[in-house]
Order: sequence, then structure tokens, then C-alpha cells
Amino acid sequence: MTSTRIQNQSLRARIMSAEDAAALIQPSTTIGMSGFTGSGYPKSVPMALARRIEDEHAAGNPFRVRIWTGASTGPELDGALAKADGIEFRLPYNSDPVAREKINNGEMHYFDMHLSQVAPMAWQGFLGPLDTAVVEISGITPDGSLIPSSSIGNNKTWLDQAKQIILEVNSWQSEALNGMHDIYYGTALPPHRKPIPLERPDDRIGQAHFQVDPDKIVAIVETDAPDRNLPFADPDDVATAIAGHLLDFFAHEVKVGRLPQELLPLQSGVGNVTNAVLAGLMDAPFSNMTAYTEVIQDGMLDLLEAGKLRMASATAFSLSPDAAERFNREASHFRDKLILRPQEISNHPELVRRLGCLAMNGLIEADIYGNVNSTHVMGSRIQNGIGGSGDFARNAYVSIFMTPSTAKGGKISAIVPQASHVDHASQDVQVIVTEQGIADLRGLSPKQRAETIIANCAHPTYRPMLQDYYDRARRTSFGQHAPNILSEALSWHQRYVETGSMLPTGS
Ligand code: 0RQ
Repeated sequence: MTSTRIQNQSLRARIMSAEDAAALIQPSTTIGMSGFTGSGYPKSVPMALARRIEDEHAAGNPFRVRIWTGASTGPELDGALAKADGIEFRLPYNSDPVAREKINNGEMHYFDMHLSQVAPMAWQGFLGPLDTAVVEISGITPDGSLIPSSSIGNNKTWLDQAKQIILEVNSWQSEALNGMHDIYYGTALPPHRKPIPLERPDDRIGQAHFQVDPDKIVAIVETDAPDRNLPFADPDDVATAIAGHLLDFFAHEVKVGRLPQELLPLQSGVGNVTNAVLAGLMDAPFSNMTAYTEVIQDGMLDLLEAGKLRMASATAFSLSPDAAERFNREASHFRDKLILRPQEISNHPELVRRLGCLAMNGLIEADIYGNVNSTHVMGSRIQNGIGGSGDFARNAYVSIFMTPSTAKGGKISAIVPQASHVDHASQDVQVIVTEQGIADLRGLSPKQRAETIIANCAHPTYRPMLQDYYDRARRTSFGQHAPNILSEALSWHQRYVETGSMLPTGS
């Protein structure tokens, strides 16, 4: 097959098989791959590379590579390469279960970092040289410009920095993606940085296509394969209750004049709870809303179609299979309402602060003072990574974290005396929501925060235990600003590690 997607004649000469392209990648080199929340990642070359690595390992030859991406990818990339034991080092975000296991077994290095900082850090030189870019695109124009795919992520930076480029042209991606992207080429390192000229979520400040040096393109592989696209569960009672509390909070903020009727640009993490919030917004009394976020989920397509959401800016899609099919069918309808940007722009602290985003993210655990752990189970096992939650939380107009009040069938409390790892310091956490209720922490001292979180967010099984801890800390703590009992602060986690439950034995 030679796809009509490749319209530049001279580049057509570089079409080859995934195996031949993978053979151009050397052991111990660094590869910048496309991909963000399971969309727009290369699907064919990584699998061919994984097969090659397996063959080399079988022959007794070491072969591992360093992988950089935008965020999470799919089983064909992280899954296949991790299974082949082919990843020596990975950044900046991973949700693949096989890779997660390797990281937690200590077999793979993982640098979990703020997504807005990846491209700047690559330019600063801290990450080392980039040998190869493997980037999925949806087409090549006659003049050799590259039409991006369903995510942008760090692709601009990988294409600019890599010594050689391998492209995957995926004809599964809708042709209507052409024109939806806004690639900003104006970033620079200090002292040459300029303000980013974006004042509204719908501003376009860049260009629709990537420009690359054609001499660096060493291979083009044609594919026709869907993105990862995991199905979402219908919101359960817990997710619906969390969404209800949050939507009541927004209505209240509008009523008292702290938020406009159309709210402020929404940022929404991925997962079932945030999808339930988006579903709830369908019936909520807000219209003409906008989103300035990382990912476009199913719920956003519904809101766009219903006219509740005016437009959405992100760096990637994260759609269920049904929604992906619908998007591909109706992409031209959505085209003028969606903008995909590089992640250093979609997540840029300057822009998040200027636009006043409403940041809504998930958490693993929060402590009674509102320090939030988004990443490490029991302080040591990585779940996914901080992703963009830090980019948004610190700079948002309102920084909201949402979670069921318990995990693992009630064996774990999401509200604990002390977080076993902190991603978001209490100063960056303004509102916590569980199915039990909402804690508005703005303007509160640590003790006021603790009383509000225990009363409003803790599960009834754990609430008396938290209250008891706090009451005793009020009597015995070294300091009375944020009272704690150091010898006990992490005892709930220790109990879980030892017994499989945070509940005292016998209870
Ligand atoms: O594990 O599937 O093995 O049961 O964590 O938890 O409840 O399904 O919730 O999918 O919303 O994920 C914080 C991980 C929440 C996510 C986190 C276990 C739980 C389950 C998932 P199992 P749920 P969610 C934009 C913003 C950081 C990145 C971010 C996340 C699994 O929101 O990765 O915000 N955030 N990005 O059982 C032990 C606890 C637990 C726990 C949950 N207290 N202890 N396990 N789990 N709480 C997106 C991007 O940046 C790309």
C-alpha cells in the first residue's frame, strides 16, 4: 500500500517496513516517541523494535533504549518494549501495567516529571542528546510539511532535536485533523524568552503543521491502526456523588460572584471521576464554557455537540473506542471547536495562571492538612506519574482534587494522617472532593483545613480514627501550627503493608 497521505514525491522514496525502520535504531540510544494518553503514538516501529530486542537478547546481546514521550502511550509501545526488557530509562509519564511493574521491581529507571517541563528541559540539555524521533503523523503535504496526528505532546521538540527521524503515517487517523493543530514555534531559553501571546483558550498563535529538515527523515512507515482508546465505565454512584458536590460548588461560586456564568476554562484529568463531572456538566446551568486542558475526553465531545462547551484546547485526545469512531466520523464538525497544541503550551504555567483555569485532578491520598499524593502508593510504588496535575494545580484559579474516600474495597483510606509522598503541597490544594462531601480550603489555617477535611471528606469508617489522631496531636505535637504525632503519622500505611488493611486488626 502506498497511501495518498504522503503527498511529497521525494519523501515517498523513504517508505519502508517497520522492521527496516527499527533496524536504524541502535542499542543504548535515546528515542523521542510521539504519544499522549494513548493517542498519536507510533504503533508499528516500537513493536518491530521490541521483536529485534528480543532476538538480540536471545542471542546473548544486550539491547536496551531510553524512551521519552509526551505522556502515556499504548501496549504496542510501552507494553511491548517493557515486556522485551528493552527500556533502560523512561520519561515523563507512564500508565502501562507492564512498564509499571518493571519500574516498581527496580528493573527500569523512570523520571516522573511535570509535563510542561519536558520540552524546556530537553532544550536546556539536562536530558542528554536525542538520537531518534519516532513520530506518528496523519499525513505529509506536497511541500513536505507534516500533518500532526491525534496528539501533539513533545513532537515539535523531538522532530527539531533528533539526529534522525522515523515517521509513521497512520491512515486510521481522520483526515479532518488537518488544520486542527496549533504548533507554536516561539519558545526559547532564558534570557531570550518572550511572553506567549495567548490570551484566550481559542487563540491560535502558531501554525497547523510541523516543519522538519527533510534530510533527517530516514524512514517512513505506513500504518492503519487505532489509538489505544480504553472504554470508560458509566459513572458509578461514588463518581456521580463526587461530580454532584463539585457542580454544586461551581453553582455556589457563580451565585456569590466568584466565577462567571460560563465558568472559567476547565482543566480535567483523565479517569472515570472526571468523566462523571463532564457528564454532570451536560445538565448543569452553565453554558458557553471553554476548556484549556491536556486531553479531550468523551464528555467534552458531548458538551461540544450540545453547545454547552464553546471550544476546547488540549494537547491530545483520550477517547473511548465509541467516541473515537464518532470523532472520526464527525471530525469536520468538531474541527473549528478543537485546538491541539504542544504540551509545553497546553500546560504552560504562565497561560494556566493568566486564563484562570479550574483544575480538576484525581489523587491517591490526601492528608488531613491537604497535602496531596498523586503518584506513589504507600509512599514507594509508582502508579502513573504526576502528569500535568502539577502544571495546573499550582497555577489554577481554583485547584480541585477529587477521589473516592476509600480504595481497595475500603481497606485503604484516601484521607490519611500524613501523606506517604507529596506531589502537591497544601498551598497548591484548594478544594478536595470525595463522595462524602467537599472541603473548600481556601483561606483556612492548617488546623481549620484538618477539621474541614476530616468532617467533609473522610469515609465514616475512618473519620473517628482521623479525629482521634488529630485530637491527640492537638495535645502532644511538638508544634501546634500543623499538629502531628511523628511516631504515628505513617502508621496507617505501615499497617496496610503488614496486614493488607489500614483498619486496626480486629476491627
Ligand atoms: O488501582 O486499578 O489496581 O485498582 O489507583 O484509581 O480510583 O480508578 O482513579 O483512575 O482517577 O486514578 C491519582 C492514579 C487516580 C490518577 C490517579 C489505585 C486504585 C486503582 C486508579 P487498581 P481510580 P483514577 C491529567 C492529570 C496523576 C496524573 C494526573 C493519576 C488506581 O488521577 O494518575 O493527575 N493522577 N494527571 O485502586 C492505593 C490509594 C489509592 C490507590 C487509588 N489511596 N492507595 N491505591 N488507588 N487510590 C492527565 C495527564 O497528566 C496525562
